[in-house]
Amino acid sequence: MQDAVSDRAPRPYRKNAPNIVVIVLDDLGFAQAGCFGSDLETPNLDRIAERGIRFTNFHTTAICSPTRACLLTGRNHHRVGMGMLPDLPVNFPGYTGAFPDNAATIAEILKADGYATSAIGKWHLTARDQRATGPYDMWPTGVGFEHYYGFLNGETNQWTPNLIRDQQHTEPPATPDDGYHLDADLADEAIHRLRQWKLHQPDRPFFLWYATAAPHAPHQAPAEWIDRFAGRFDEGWDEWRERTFARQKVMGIVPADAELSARPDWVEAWNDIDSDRQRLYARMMEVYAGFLAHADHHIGRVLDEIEANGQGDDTIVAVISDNGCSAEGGPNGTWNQLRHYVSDIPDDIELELEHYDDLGGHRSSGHYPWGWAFAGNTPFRRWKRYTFEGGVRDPLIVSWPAELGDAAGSIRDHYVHAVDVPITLLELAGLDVPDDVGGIKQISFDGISFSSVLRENDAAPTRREQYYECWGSRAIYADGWKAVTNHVNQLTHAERSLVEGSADFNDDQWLLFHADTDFAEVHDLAEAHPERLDHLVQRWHALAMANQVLPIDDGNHRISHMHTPWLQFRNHYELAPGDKLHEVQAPVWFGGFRMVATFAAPLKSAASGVIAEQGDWNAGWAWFLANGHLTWVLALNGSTYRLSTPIPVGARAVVLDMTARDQAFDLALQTDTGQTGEAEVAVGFPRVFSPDGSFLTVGFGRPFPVCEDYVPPAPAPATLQRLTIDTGPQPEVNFETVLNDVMRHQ
Ligand SMILES: [Ca+2]
Repeated sequence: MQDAVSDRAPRPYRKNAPNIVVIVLDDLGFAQAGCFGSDLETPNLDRIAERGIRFTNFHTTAICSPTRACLLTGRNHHRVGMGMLPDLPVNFPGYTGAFPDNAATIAEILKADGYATSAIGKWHLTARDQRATGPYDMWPTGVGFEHYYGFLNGETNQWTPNLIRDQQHTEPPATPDDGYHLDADLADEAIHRLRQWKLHQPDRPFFLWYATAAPHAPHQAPAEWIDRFAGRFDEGWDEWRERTFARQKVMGIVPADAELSARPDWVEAWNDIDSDRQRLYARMMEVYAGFLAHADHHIGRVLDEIEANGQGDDTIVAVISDNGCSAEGGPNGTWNQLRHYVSDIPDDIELELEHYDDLGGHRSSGHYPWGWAFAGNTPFRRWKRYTFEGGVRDPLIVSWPAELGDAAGSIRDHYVHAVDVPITLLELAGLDVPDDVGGIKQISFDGISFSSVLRENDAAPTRREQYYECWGSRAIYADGWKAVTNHVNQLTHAERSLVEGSADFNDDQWLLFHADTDFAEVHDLAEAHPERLDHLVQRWHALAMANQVLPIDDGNHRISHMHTPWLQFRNHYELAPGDKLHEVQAPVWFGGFRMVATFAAPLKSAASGVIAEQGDWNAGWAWFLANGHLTWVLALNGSTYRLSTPIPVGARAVVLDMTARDQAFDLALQTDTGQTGEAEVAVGFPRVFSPDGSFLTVGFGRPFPVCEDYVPPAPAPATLQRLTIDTGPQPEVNFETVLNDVMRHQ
């Protein structure tokens, strides 16, 4: 050892490197932050803008996961397998729902440089079939984050989220009745992480990815946050839009000569709406505003912590919305968005009005009407999922007081895209894009750094061209011009029947806009400049080929190509009290099933508790003992359907059979004591219950029940032995076999 010579070890981290915080808001429109001309309340986003630089010509991919893929990898979304949501992974290279090994994320690059890394909040970059127990390659901890706390799906209930800590599913630290809300929990986690870093490694730089669930649906916030907006939207979306546009001009968010895009006639004029519906829609916007203000408040707590730690000046903060406002609530909005997402059924205004007082609270899973989405994207056309500017032009704010303080409060109109953010952050942090990460040669970045634009308002344009494709909606920007198709997303009943445009790729029309002078895509120049349009369309096809965009799909055709190798597709389950089974691995119910619950001792008349439950009062089913009855209940689209019988006193085995029929199903109960019950239910059995990663629980319920009959967690009698589930048509019950099984397991 004494004669040996060693090279000096590389520094474990660079003490003077800036911290980086990326705040990703979900579905926040161009016109919804105060610093972008809104009268909604976002004082903490505005605070970042006052210290930083706003971009009025920033673009995204029109939807959640693809934008996040750009923000993390610096490559075009299709090129890294995230052309669409990972809820629908298909076996084409652009749509696998998994990044290739040779496209490391910015988190991996920063971690390799010594940064501490942590992701908090929405992820939505893990393929559906890998969300239960892995593999973990595409969980946050698999792509460069040392810690993670949040949810893997595209959304979750703000009161009862389905949470992950690192690689483990976990329950929220408090219940809705205790005042739990996800926004506060995510901020608490960020503050905890910041404190730990400051406490243990105060000069180590950190990278914090903070992705709120807000203001994406379900729109849910504490009542006091909603009520402060009471009456603020009674004038309606047309008036709100005009006033916001005027403010945007005064603030310099839009050019003085910009024109406001016209409201299409399939978005109702506010003045044509009857007073009941006006009252309903205004309340839905109050809920949204409260939800956004509440999220902003908790972002402020995270900023406060950074400043209290003395790191405010040396921290780069980038605030981004991943796409334009969402119209997924349809023309009328809803208190129960699962009606739209899952069931795709026409709206029932009377039913919606009945739930007016539920909006925003524990009993709702709401979404505002598309008139408000359109207004939230002022001055643009359309919304999320479309490649018109309303879908792809979003707020970006970047602040770094130590280096960019001279530009504080300024506005840039340079054309930039989400894919440009990682390389820009790396450059600000003094890092080059590595050729090699973890021994793997990397594919090139598509991003172009706009750090020159951050430093100088008169910097030359950086990005001159970008293609777009989202769920069949296509566009291309090049040198101040933009071509975009009129293709209509085919996902929901409302859009298929109301939105003007093409439903067939063979009939798509391309519109042409002079983006440099026509801020809001008001004047279609396709007929005036056919050669320019033709050139752009050809260029779109070339870029589509280069980026793995084909084949494209505008609805759910991709389901026939779903590639979910980790799903088990079992038809037999044996579950024990305490089990939590993730929905992606839960039984496929809709073709019929048999559930058999067995008890180690005869049931008593006073027995109570949940035998099994999946979902909640927004959508779900439960089988439970309460009030002297044994009940199976389905909550669906605002109604409940049930089979309830007196508790079969003395029974040790109860069997529930579901037989599916066309748009209906039959329930039949049998017990070993001879008791029976039957119900015919005039509704099709749902294929899925929720988009938020819920669980099937055995012997207890999660915080929100499926109906009012029981109070969670409602533990089952200790004698509950197990629950057996078989799917598909079932033979006659043989109780001798069932009871022999009970005895054998005692
Ligand atoms: Ca989104």
